[in-house]
Amino acid sequence: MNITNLGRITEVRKNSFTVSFEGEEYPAKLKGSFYEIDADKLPVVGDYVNFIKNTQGESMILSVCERKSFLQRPDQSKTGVMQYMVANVDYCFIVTSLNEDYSFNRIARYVSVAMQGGATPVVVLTKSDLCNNVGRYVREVETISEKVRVHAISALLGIGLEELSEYMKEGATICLMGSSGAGKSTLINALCGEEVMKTSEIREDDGEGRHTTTHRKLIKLKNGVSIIDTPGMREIGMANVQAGIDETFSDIIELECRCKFSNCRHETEPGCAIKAAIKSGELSKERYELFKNLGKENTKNYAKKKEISKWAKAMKKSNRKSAWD
Ligand SMILES: Nc1nc2c(ncn2[C@@H]2O[C@H](COP(=O)(O)OP(=O)(O)OP(=O)(O)O)[C@@H](O)[C@H]2O)c(=O)[nH]1
Ligand SMILES: [Mg+2]
Repeated sequence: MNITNLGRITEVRKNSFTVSFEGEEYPAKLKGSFYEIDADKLPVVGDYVNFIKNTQGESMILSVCERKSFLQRPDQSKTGVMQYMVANVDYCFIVTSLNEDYSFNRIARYVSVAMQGGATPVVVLTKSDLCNNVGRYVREVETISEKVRVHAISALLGIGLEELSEYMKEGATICLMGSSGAGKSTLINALCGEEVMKTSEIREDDGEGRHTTTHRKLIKLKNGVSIIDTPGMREIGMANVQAGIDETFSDIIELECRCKFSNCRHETEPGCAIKAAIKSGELSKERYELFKNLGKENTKNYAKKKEISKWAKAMKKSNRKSAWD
């Protein structure tokens, strides 16, 4: 009789998976019934799965356990189709280097995506050795949300790494996200104290990374912490993350509740708490604009996504019907 084991997905490549179990890694495939379920139910890196171990060939994944957190984003082609990234992450390190890569707007997007997925966002500003006004950037990122923790580090010189030790708890899972060349893999190597990930220099002409890490990978460190390295992302879109945006900007939501009219558009209405807060300096205009723009983009992409999934379902149904005819 086959015994079912509880493993964890460490790598996904198209239809082949790697499951870790008791310190060993096993190549695995999905049980046939998986092909009838929705894409968001397929295993991603970080998922706990029930599987049948096979030491001679491919193991068989039977089911995915309930997720504690699940990070997703719309794919880059902007079709509104979602890309499911990682599951069961406690901390999402949003890695941005303190050079041309730094973007306040992009960090706010990552924060909303992490919040939406149920992970704690931690912004890690890397390459502090190349920047002479680190404090300014730290303070700026802190204005995104009270819930965001910010750390400036230099993995190269070992500066600030001790600040990250509070997240390195046994049993915790940390995922690193950010642009190519931001220093995600270098940071992992510094935290491990040995070279577990390959890294490479950014391009000299435009400062862009070389996409050295090509796929997501979970590594279990000796101290019991699981770290997920990810390939650099050019951009992070928004769809289906309104709750994450609202949580990131919860102070604005609170202000909106204080407007005289419940349907206040914060334009010309009297008794508008948003306008009053901007006027008094309690709320910055830029931050309010960012909140509004992220919300608009999210609604637009989400509507597109819903339309596509309706179309895909109809196609599936008609295909099934024609197979029966
Ligand atoms: N000066 C300085 N350079 C750093 C630091 N951290 C990383 N780098 C350099 O930045 C370059 C890119 O680092 P990687 O760790 O490969 O970047 P990555 O984010 O993993 O990139 P992808 O795998 O392409 O997504 C390497 O040349 C690193 O040596 C740092 O703290 N200071
Ligand atoms: Mg890398």
